[in-house]
Amino acid sequence: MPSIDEEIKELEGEIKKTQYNKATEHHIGRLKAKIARLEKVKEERSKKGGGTGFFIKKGIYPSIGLLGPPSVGKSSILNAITNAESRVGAFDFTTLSIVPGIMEYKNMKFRVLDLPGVIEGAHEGKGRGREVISVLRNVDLILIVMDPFKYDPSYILKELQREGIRINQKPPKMSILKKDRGGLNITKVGKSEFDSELLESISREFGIINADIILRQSMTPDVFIDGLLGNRVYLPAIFIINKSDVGEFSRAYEFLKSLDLDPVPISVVKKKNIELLKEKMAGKIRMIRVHLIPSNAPSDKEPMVVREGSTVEDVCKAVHTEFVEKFKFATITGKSVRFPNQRVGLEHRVQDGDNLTVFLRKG
Ligand SMILES: Nc1nc2c(ncn2[C@@H]2O[C@H](COP(=O)(O)OP(=O)(O)OP(=O)(O)O)[C@@H](O)[C@H]2O)c(=O)[nH]1
Ligand SMILES: [Mg+2]
Repeated sequence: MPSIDEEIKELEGEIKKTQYNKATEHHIGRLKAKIARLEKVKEERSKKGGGTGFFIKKGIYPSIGLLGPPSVGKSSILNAITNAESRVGAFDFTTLSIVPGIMEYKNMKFRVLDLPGVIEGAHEGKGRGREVISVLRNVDLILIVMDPFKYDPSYILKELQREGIRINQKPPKMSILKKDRGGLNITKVGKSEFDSELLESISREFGIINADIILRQSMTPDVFIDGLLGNRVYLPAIFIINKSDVGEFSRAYEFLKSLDLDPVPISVVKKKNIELLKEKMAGKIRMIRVHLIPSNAPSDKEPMVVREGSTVEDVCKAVHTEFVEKFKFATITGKSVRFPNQRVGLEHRVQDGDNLTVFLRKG
């Protein structure tokens, strides 16, 4: 029996061979669904195996990953925007593990992660590329770094795609309600680009035979498969082109611009556009302000800025570990609660403008 990888390779080969047109649309759609299903099986198996990859914990600060080919200057960027010192070298694969640093911008803090360079063929295991890319599933923002000598991002984009990471894209608006009988009921809101027959055969490929399926936006078969799988991560990304100080720069910059990637040109060596980059990074992550009010006095301090979706626990951790260890309860006045001074626990999600008071156990 062929291995899953071989099966996937074969299906991909078939897609490549088949010319895309109206007549082959169905065939290709089904092949794509088959690949997606096999990849899911593969992923589930590898999870059981325990995995030996890199591991990062979601911290209190938003995290940002530096992704790109070797030697484009990822470590140099980390050193320029954070307090960290990652090794810089004039040769490929200088960085071999994850090096974190803290970037401060205005009154916000971000955790930036320097990663090993990724080369073509990463998903086949080249240069630990797959592990590097999978780390990005847990970040809040991806910085895709290119330089005038390595400026074609297409293999990097393919690697992200393969890992189930969708950049600068929203999750598809659709719902699936599985049932015991009745076949497939498909409702499409707005005009959809692909027909119900294909939609049905893709659904069947995933074992969905009886269900109400509602598509709330027009979408391609690929996006529909993403929605069916439900394990995709949707992240913002910024394209950076470093080394704007060298002669070959403008050709590479124009190329990236022609792809509508909105690249940010910088030079670490000449310290150009570093502040602009920080500003763009902060602008891509949704942050909220929380006012921490002491229980016995009005607060005169600046609000704390935390990632949208943060809990009371996240806020407490950011203040001091003691706040979590000795936590009794907290009270909030603001948008996240129904009435002023409502009592909440550590798991409560705060919202922008909340006034939070934390009560600790004595001793
Ligand atoms: N001309 C120029 N060279 C730069 C710039 N930034 C970095 N470099 C050089 O590019 C080389 C690679 O820099 P690194 O920061 O180590 O690159 P990296 O992307 O971290 O490389 P890997 O860790 O191997 O993936 C070094 O020789 C740097 O001095 C820049 O703005 N201009
Ligand atoms: Mg490096």
